[in-house]
Amino acid sequence: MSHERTYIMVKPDGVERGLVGEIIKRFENKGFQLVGLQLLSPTRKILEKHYEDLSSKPFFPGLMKYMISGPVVAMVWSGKGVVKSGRVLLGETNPLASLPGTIRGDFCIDVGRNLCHGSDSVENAEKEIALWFPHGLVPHERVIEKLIYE
Ligand code: RTP
Repeated sequence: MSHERTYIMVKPDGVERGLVGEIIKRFENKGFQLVGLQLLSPTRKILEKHYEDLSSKPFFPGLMKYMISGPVVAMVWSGKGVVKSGRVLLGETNPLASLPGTIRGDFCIDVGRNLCHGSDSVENAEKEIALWFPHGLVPHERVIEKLIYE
């Protein structure tokens, strides 16, 4: 079965605070499939491309400084509706507006330290996956699909 994919990234604060496992657990518990994973120190170049739509925002320099401050965990998750549902699991961009039960609602306070990123559309997800995983993903057919989908 071929599903939608999304790009989820644990930002430097999430890695430093030891929340990688917690974030992965929430996506796994939901039933989504992890199909790409890497720990890397992002370059300014990749971050500028990733956040190119935000380059004129006043918070952009601070966002760059934050994102380059340590390693990130780049992930690709697959599943029905995973782009929209992934953002529901993350919570609102502003953590104080996020409900308890979401990652940002449970674990953070400031918008500039909001732990994680999730693609906002299927189209952007594919662009982000190509950017962060330029060598592609390991092929992996999951055998338990019938336990997740009707
Ligand atoms: P993300 O890409 O990280 O999932 O966030 P998003 O789509 O929900 O929000 P976006 O507007 O694309 O912002 C990207 C990231 O920039 C930081 N930000 N800081 N200080 C501020 O007002 C501000 N606004 C946004 C956040 O880290 C946000 O996730």
